[in-house]
Amino acid sequence: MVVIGLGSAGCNIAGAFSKFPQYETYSIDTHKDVDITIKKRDNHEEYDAHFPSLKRKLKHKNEEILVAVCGSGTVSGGILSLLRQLQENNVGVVYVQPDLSLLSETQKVQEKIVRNVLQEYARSGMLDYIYLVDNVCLEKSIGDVSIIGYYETLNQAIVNTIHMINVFKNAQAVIGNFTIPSEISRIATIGVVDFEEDGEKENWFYDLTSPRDVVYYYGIGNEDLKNDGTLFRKINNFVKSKIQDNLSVSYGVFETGYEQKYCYCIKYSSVVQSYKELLDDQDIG
Ligand SMILES: Nc1nc2c(ncn2[C@@H]2O[C@H](COP(=O)(O)OP(=O)(O)OP(=O)(O)O)[C@@H](O)[C@H]2O)c(=O)[nH]1
Ligand SMILES: [Mg+2]
Repeated sequence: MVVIGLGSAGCNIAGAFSKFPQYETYSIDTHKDVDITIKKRDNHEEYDAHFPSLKRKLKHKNEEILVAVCGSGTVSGGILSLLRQLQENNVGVVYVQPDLSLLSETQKVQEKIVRNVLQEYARSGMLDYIYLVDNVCLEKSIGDVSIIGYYETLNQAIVNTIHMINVFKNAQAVIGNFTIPSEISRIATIGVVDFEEDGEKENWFYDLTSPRDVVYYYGIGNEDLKNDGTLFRKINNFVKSKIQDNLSVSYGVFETGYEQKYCYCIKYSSVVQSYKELLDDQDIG
């Protein structure tokens, strides 16, 4: 899989993917410290109008491509031009929603435009999917995050989760009840389930409204698969407890080489996620 990052968040996420041999990564930004340096522009519109042709650097065709971007940055104005240049591929996006309360007015506008346009692209099928991740939710799910290495910690969580979901999607489940999510649910988020003393705790990386499908990917070590007689019942109970009207729940159990149990999850919706700014508007009014 090819991972392309645009802007600082995108480049850092692409960088975090590069530790896995399965990914070919590219970083695009305006400084020299990246794989593809583009000219700095004054605003979002300028990046849209003058985004360079990257044909010679990005020659991919018929590949699985993941593009990482955060919409509040000025350079994210080039995202649609970048996506247009990748259209002969199967493209998904991981979209980072920054802490909206900390943005300038211009950044807020840029963020809203990019988030909405990318979700519309996903809805129309121009993108295979969009994974929304909210830095605020991420931070909550991780717990206390120190200032040094703050984004690295957030990015690790994003990248490890996407990577494990990719691995499980391409693997054969030991047991499970996978259903294929409906075609139009291409707006998604990801998360992890922590196994705690008093039960499982779900940590989603975005507060997705109107979800239709949820999938849990369990990674279980061989020992537990063979010897833990309670595991199947526990998983079944957990999954069943998540079933609601208009929400279908499926899961798969996969064998891993680790002793520890893992559970990664993904949630799909067909509804453009924009309620957050509605709430903000109400706060102001
Ligand atoms: N999750 C995550 N978020 C990041 C990271 N780096 C930056 N961000 C968030 O992304 C937002 C946009 O990043 P910026 O550095 O402002 O912008 P940019 O994408 O480089 O675009 P420019 O404005 O053109 O420099 C920041 O406000 C942060 O909230 C990162 O490594 N991981
Ligand atoms: Mg920047």
